[in-house]
Amino acid sequence: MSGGPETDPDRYPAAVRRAADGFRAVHGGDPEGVWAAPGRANLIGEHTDYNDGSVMPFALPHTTVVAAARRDDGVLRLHSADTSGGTVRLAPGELAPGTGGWAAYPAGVVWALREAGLLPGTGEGGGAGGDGGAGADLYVTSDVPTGAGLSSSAALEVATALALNDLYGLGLPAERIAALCRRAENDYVGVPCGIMDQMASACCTAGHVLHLDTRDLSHRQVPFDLPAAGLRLLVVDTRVKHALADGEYARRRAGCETAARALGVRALRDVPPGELAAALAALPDPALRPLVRHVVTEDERVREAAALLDTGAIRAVGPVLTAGHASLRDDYAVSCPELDLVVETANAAGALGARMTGGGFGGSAVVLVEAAGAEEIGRAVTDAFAAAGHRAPRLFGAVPSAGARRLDG
Ligand code: GAF
Repeated sequence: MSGGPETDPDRYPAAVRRAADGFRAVHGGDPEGVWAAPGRANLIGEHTDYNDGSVMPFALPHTTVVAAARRDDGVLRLHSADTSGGTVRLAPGELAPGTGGWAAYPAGVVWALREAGLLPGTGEGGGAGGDGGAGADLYVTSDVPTGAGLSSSAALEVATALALNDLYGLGLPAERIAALCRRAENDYVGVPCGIMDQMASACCTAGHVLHLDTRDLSHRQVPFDLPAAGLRLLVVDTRVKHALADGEYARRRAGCETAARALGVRALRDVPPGELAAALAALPDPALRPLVRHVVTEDERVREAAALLDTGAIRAVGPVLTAGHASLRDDYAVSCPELDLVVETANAAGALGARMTGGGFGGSAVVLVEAAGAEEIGRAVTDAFAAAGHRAPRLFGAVPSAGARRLDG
């Protein structure tokens, strides 16, 4: 298992130095500040966020770091230390939804802020940006694994939004930042995600999971102190690339919306678990039944996990995770052989429970284990991948970490 960010106490000062040095080298001059936003893993509550349901993510120690400074000509200059292709320069008129690449995420955030009337573009005058409009120079560096279902996109969006919020004195609360970032991802990047990832990145706190109602964004921090309980949570990145934009995610989302309409409810979260059997029988299209069954039972699993964590019974959450995986595999059909192998192997080797996390179709799994058994269970998973001829997975122990914040000053 890799040491990784979890075990490096000097990582944030070092990240500030690296980002500020990178900024100077690329943009000239000093950044005005350095901000960070984490990736996330989701403990339970999968594919419920676009059904107005509840979710329970926590922040990873892995972060996207943005060094930034204002520009008064409305221009955006975006540079990522982690991608080739140099600096992307976008004049205000060039911010157009659907333009791809990594820069679409920060550009989409600026677009969303302008669309909301919070940042003036060129010629719009008024306020913080001066005559030429509010622009920015950004230098981005990240250790959030990409394509691993761990929300590298949300981390980039939220770090960018937080930087602009502070630089232009917008005073936006974290929930509003998350909503604007989701708008950027939905309407600029073109991925029809829910709001879980952006809320997780913006609102999580160290040592807690975020119990979030995605309908009204009300949320609370639920203690999830793994070390104190003698537990560890392993994240296993199968390295099977997931792509939310490939249509499967959107198809399931559309299926849920069709089912809600057929059942006469605003969203599937409004189907009470006690009325699930009747709701399934009432659906005209039998293909919608497994979708509805997953969403309704998953929302119930979130409630169950929350009740257990409230009494400090972290170990008892294990079987709830495994039941969630079975539902995602069998009903929602978003797992894959590699994710199933992680869950089966880890549980057979003594894990308390395991499940895929995030959108699925590849990506990562979370495995709840006794701290003393972590190495052995990790090894069992790695060995099983080798025996099955799969690419070696990446494993790390994740401690619930801080949400988005300014790193310097
Ligand atoms: C992805 C999406 F971005 C989230 O909004 C959520 O729907 C998740 O898949 C599934 O729970 O991470």
